[in-house]
Parts: sequence; C-alpha cells; structure tokens
Amino acid sequence: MYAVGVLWMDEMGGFLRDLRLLYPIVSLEPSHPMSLIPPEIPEIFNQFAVPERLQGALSYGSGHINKSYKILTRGDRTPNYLLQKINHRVFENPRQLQENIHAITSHLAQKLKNSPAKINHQTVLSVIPTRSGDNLVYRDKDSYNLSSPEFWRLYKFIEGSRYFDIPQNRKQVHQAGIVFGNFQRDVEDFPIDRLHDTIPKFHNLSHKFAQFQASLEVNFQNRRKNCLPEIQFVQKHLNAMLSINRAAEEGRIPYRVTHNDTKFNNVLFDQHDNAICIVDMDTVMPGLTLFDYGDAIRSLTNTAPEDTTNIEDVNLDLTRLEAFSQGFLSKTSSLLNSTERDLLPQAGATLSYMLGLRFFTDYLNGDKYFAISKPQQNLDRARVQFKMMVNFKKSEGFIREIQQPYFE
Ligand code: ADP
Ligand code: GN1
Ligand code: MG
Repeated sequence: MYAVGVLWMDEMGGFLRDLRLLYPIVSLEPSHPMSLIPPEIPEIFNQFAVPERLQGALSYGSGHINKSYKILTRGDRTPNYLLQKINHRVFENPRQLQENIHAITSHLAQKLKNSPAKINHQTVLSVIPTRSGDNLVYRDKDSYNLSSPEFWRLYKFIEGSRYFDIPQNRKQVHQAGIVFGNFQRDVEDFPIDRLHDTIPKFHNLSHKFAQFQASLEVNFQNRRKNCLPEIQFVQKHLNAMLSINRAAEEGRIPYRVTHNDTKFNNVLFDQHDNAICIVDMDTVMPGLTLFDYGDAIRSLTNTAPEDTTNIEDVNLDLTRLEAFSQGFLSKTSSLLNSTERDLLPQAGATLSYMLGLRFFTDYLNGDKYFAISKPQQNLDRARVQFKMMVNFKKSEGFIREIQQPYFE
C-alpha cells in the first residue's frame, strides 16, 4: 500500500520549496494501511521542546495500537521525529505510561553508556518533553471539540532504521535475540515496584479467557455464528495453555521487568541488519521472561503474514527459532530457574494461543482494540495464531532440543 503524507505551506503562504521532500512523501511504505494525516499535527509538534521546524508528516510503521507519524523537519541535516497519538482506549493512564517509558529509557541509556562494546550499533529510544516540561501533549475534549481526549508524545526518529514484519534473513533473527536478551539483562537491576501496570493483567490468560467469554455475550453483529470451530478450539486447549501462568501464580517462576511486546517489528535494524534499537516500551512492566521469549518466537518464526487468509502458508520456521534462541538464551539462560527451563518449550504455543484469543475476542467485540484495515481481519489474525499454536505443539520435541544446549 501507499503511505500518506502532507507538506505544509510556509508562513508566506507558498508551497515549501524543497521538492526533494516530495519523494519520501509519495514513496511506497510496504504493508502500511492508508490513513489520513491530521491537520492539527503542526500545532501539536510545536508544543514539544525541539528547535527544528516542521516541514511535513508521513504516516509511519505497522503497529496495531498507536497512530505514528514521521515528522520531517526543515533543513538539510536536521533530525526527524516520530510523533505518536497514544491509544487512550488501550492505555487508560497515558501519563503513567510516559513515566514508565521515561524511567526505563533513562535506565537503558545509562547501561549503554557504561558498555562501550555495544555503543557502535545500538541506541535507546529518546523521549522529548514538551516546552512546559510535561511528558506529553494533552488535548481535552471540550477545548478542541473532540469525541475523546487526546495524548500525544514525541520521540527522536532513529535515522536510517528499518523494521520488518517478517524476517528477511538469519542475521536479523539472531540479532533480535541478542537485543531482547540484552534488554532482559539490562533491566534486571531496575526496581520493579517503580513501574505502573500500564495494562492490568496484560498477559494473564485466565483474565483473557474471561474477557473472551464476555465477548461471546457481546456477539457484535452476530459474529459468533461464523466461528464455532474456533470457539471449540479455544475451549479445548485452555487448560494446557495455562501452565506458565499457573507456575507464576504459585511462585515457581519469578516476575521480572519485561518488555511484553517483543514482536519482530518492534526491533529496528540498520542497513547491515544489525539490530540497533528496541521500540514500543508501552508494556514494559512486571511480566515473565518466558513470555518475552514466546511472543518473539510466535511472531518471527511464522512464515506468513500475521493476517493471511491462506492458512496453509502459516508454518513454523525452526531455523529462525534456532537463530533467535541462540541470541536470546546466550544472554539469559543463566537467569532462568529450573521451572522456567522446563516450561520454555511451551512458551511459543502459549503466546500464540493467548494472542489468538485476544484477536478473537476483539473480533467478537466489534474490533475495538486492534486497528484493522479490512473486515474480518481480527478473525483472520486469530486463525493464524491458532495455527501457530498447533505448529508449536507439533514441534515441541525439536524445540526442546534446540533450547537444551544453552543450559548445559
Ligand atoms: P504501536 O504501539 O502502534 O505498535 P510503536 O511504538 O511500535 O507503536 O511504533 C510503530 C512502529 O514505528 C514500530 O513498529 C517501529 O517500526 C516504528 N518506530 C517506533 N519508534 C520509532 C523511532 N523512534 N524511530 C523510528 N521508527 C520507530
Ligand atoms: C500489538 O503495538 P504492537 O502492534 O507492537 C499488541 C501486542 C500484540 C501485537 C500483535 C499493547 O503490538 O500485545 O502481540 O499487537 N500490543 C498491545 O501483532 O496490545
Ligand atoms: Mg509496536
């Protein structure tokens, strides 16, 4: 699909003269859904404490939650920015969310400073305050005549970075394992109590199942009738998929500071396929290391797009699983206790099931949570995850063999 962008006029009312900028604005952005650029972007951008002046904005990224815009600034070598409208329906308390992100990114920046070996390639997400010192721009409903209040934040754009929905080669996958493994190590000494729960019970499967049951009652547009096999699938596998959550509830595996959204397009790469930055810190909070591992492998081992309708294309690439595990476990295996080691082969299946359940619930609720660009997309996404769960179950023996060497 095409990305959408706009250039704003300058103060004299003329069109901006730097026509080179038109090129990126009409360039192809693979897999990006069409969306409009809000005309209030210049006014919002001007409230952040940056010296540059805005030249244009481009709808950016392929996240399902927030709305992201690349902000182009005037001048030859001026930095660009990533402006995001925080999804207030998903994040009830955007100020607390921003406090978490500020605390974690400051902590990671300090770690990077103390580790010259990493510094060549790597960088940390950098949040920009507003001119009044706030951590976001707030637009209240009444003053701006909005249907709901808006919360906007600004990051430095990581120049030269690329992201991928599907890995292109082994190096990228291995690198993703290393950066997520390093992340887990780097946040080990972060005081866990300082973090707000930005989405309460985010990876609590019993809670997700209760939400699913409620969505069966909502039954938006009588959607339930299209998906009786999926409903049976969910019920049949719930008990087996609860093992990791149960181990956590019984105190057999520890809660740590975790990222909780380790999907492959939340890692940025340079042009040599070095992973340079982890983004999307919205769900950094107490969680399970097994879930960070499981969420990454369920996303990057899938050989097909996350919303494909050709379900036979949805296969599990064990070569990628091996490459990611090598990166991730080389950094984290010494942190894991014996129960975590035993449960590790189940992590991919559990996260595929949990995400499938979340997509399915949203479909039955009328697509209120995950952004969609076509009808039935959340049901298609759910079916893909359920197939991935089956793939993981079938390969559990191989997966155990892949993981084993890191614990010897
Ligand atoms: P969402 O919650 O909607 O997934 P993200 O924070 O993940 O939002 O941002 C959407 C996408 O934008 C990411 O997947 C990543 O590819 C890209 N992105 C995010 N932050 C930056 C940044 N600072 N510089 C460059 N690209 C970024
Ligand atoms: C969402 O924000 P994004 O697109 O990186 C979701 C994740 C899912 C993922 C599935 C806060 O991630 O939990 O695994 O979609 N994020 C939130 O693609 O719910
Ligand atoms: Mg994201």
